[in-house]
Amino acid sequence: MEKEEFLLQFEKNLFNLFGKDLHTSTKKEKYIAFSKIIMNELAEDWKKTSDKHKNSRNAYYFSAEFLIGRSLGNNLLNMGLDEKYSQILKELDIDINDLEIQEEDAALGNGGLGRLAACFMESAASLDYPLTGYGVRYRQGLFKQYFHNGFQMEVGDNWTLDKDPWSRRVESESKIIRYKNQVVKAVPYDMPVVGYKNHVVNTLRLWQAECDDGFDFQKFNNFQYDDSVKEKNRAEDITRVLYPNDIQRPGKVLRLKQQYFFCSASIQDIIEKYEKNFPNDVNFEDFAKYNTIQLNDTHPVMAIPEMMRVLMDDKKLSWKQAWNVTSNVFNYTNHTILQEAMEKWSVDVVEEVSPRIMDIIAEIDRRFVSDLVGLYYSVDRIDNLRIVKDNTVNMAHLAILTAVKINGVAKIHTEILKNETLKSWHDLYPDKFVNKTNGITPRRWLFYSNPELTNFITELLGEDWKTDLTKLKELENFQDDESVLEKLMEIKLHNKIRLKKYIKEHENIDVDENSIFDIQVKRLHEYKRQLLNAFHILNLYYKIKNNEVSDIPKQTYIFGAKAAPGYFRAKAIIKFINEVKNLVNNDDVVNKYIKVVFLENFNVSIGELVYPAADVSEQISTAGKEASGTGNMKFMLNGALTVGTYDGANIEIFNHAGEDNNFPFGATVDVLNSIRDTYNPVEYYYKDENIKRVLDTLLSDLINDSGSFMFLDIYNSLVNRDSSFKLDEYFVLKDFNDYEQIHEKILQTYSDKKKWAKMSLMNIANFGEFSSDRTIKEYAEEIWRIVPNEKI
Ligand code: 4GP
Repeated sequence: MEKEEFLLQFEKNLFNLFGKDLHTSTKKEKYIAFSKIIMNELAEDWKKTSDKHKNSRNAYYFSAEFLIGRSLGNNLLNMGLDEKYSQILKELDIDINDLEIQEEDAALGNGGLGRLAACFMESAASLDYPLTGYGVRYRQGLFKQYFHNGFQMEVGDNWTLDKDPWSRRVESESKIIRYKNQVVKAVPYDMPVVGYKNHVVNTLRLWQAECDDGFDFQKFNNFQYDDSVKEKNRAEDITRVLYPNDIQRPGKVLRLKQQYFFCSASIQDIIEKYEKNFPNDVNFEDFAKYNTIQLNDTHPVMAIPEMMRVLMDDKKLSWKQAWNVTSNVFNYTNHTILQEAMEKWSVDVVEEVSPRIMDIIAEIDRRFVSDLVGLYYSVDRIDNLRIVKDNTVNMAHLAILTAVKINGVAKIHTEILKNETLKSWHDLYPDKFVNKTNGITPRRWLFYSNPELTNFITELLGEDWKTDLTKLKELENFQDDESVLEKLMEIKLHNKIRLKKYIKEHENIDVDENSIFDIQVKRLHEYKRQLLNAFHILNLYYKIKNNEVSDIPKQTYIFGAKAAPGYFRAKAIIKFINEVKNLVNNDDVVNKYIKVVFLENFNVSIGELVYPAADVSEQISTAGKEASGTGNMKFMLNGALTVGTYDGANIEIFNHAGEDNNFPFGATVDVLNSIRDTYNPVEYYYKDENIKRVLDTLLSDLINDSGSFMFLDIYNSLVNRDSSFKLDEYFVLKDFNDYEQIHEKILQTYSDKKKWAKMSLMNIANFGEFSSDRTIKEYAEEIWRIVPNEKI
């Protein structure tokens, strides 16, 4: 679109939508009017892509979470229109960045698996794969976090208030969802997923729950206002909130209704499309030839019995025929081995949602057991595998039995699944299990968020690396080129200054851009061990106070983390970090050396400022607990060095970029397994003065938990001998000294700037493997067996 035409359209939109013009409209209004233009601009490609998909084998990504973030900037970049529009807007005296930051994050996910889903969608579009996403259009995204007196507070996130210009409501493709005691309408909202400069636009279809005639006029007339909209509210409740939990799951009927809601709508949608493609002769025997579904964790597992239900009850297939289709369509990704995340629903809850679905699950279980009896399995072995046991439905078991392929998300994670967590299943179906190490999209996490580094790499390597990230390897040729290394550090400095400004503006803390930016951003969970990081800072505080160290480089410790609202200990850790922050920042001796920042409301768009600014990436989970991690990859791509345990994808990062170019530390899974039963953290407490000093702070007046007893709780969880719980379950004290030593090494290494720059370069150069393009290609070739549409 040329400038004149653009201006005309822009003004039209401003007037039609808001009754304003260029001069009277707000930035937010301009952002919306502008986004609508871009939506129009991609319409043709979107339609063409959808039409192409009709002829091919399609994959569908079912996920209860898509943590998308903002769309405008990324869509412009992928369409190759960012510079053009930036220029046109500039001529109108509008800074495109000012408009981009008006957009609310679409935070329809908690963290890991939700952000992964968003990266996967983008990579599939960029590689031209026919992949459609299916999920839930939550009215309220992940809560917004703020701190009050150091405590986490939560407020709702009504992200669609600003009209959501990136969704298209497709009323005519609504579906009816039938629960035991309720019927609701699922209305699809389609979001475009723009491929990188290839004219491909895939679709993310999110369902919203509504109710057609939820308004009772009689009741309204009788002044029963609340009652008159009760049905409407009951329907809308289903997609009102994203459950703010990762890992731990609440056992709520509403949550299961939510899951069934989007699964049922999506299954109906896929089947309907299939039927439309074969108007005269629908043959469900071929269904699995044309369709494959990826279940992102267990949240969409209700899709399995729902598929059986639709095929049998509506399409009149026999059980055998229906099972033959269903058991060839699904695949399942596991994202965590933490037991609390393995979804289990009591039979009466499933029945309350849909008795028919419970019947089907019970029948799947019955037939499975009878097969196993036929194989002469012992009762114990069968018990281990059952889908319904002790009146509880095990969703992972249902997924594994039905799935063609099951995957973990990093090598170590898949091995743990095969050898421990899901061993009995692996014994039964060894060929089903595969590994697919996670990845991240370089478009959002480098091209968009770090344009200076992107341009510099292009200067060095030409354009090709942008569509094949393995070509970054060629950067190794510059590892001894001083001017390149200097430039790399200069770019880092610029990104640190950008973050420093954000910190000043939002947290009112002055940080020094020449200090080491040591960053840990991720959900708050005990296994991720933000506590270990905070203990290290406190130890450093004491060392500086007591002149135990001198002449150390300046350091800025930056945190960003949300805790699930009901997770008391995680919230205690947030309060603790905030107290350590105040202690350090307010001490005029200590704050010459270190500063602490806790970014409020960490989300995707704050991440875009954070990852490029890091010198050190903290990936310090208890070995064996972090399935993969993806933040580790975002930091790596932006040239941070990883201080990390041998866990998740850290191990693969160390292997690719070199242990010498990072800072591995801590006990391995094997070591932890060998001491698990005998580990006694109390010994560490009494034997190690540093540990004692740090832990005693929890009970001292130096920091204050405002009468919440949160710090006592942390203390007790680690070293209270009277506790009936397992002490220090995440081995914080065990790894403390190793962590201290590795931090000393970090400081020494940093004093050699050239060496540091070279290590940073080696990380960027070896990122290729961690592009989600690689991951998606593997899913496409080995699990989904789909091929790219030819270029449009
Ligand atoms: C997360 C894992 O904790 C993380 O290690 C992994 O990188 C991510 O999934 C994507 O695979 N798990 C979740 C969850 O988000 O809710 O279980």
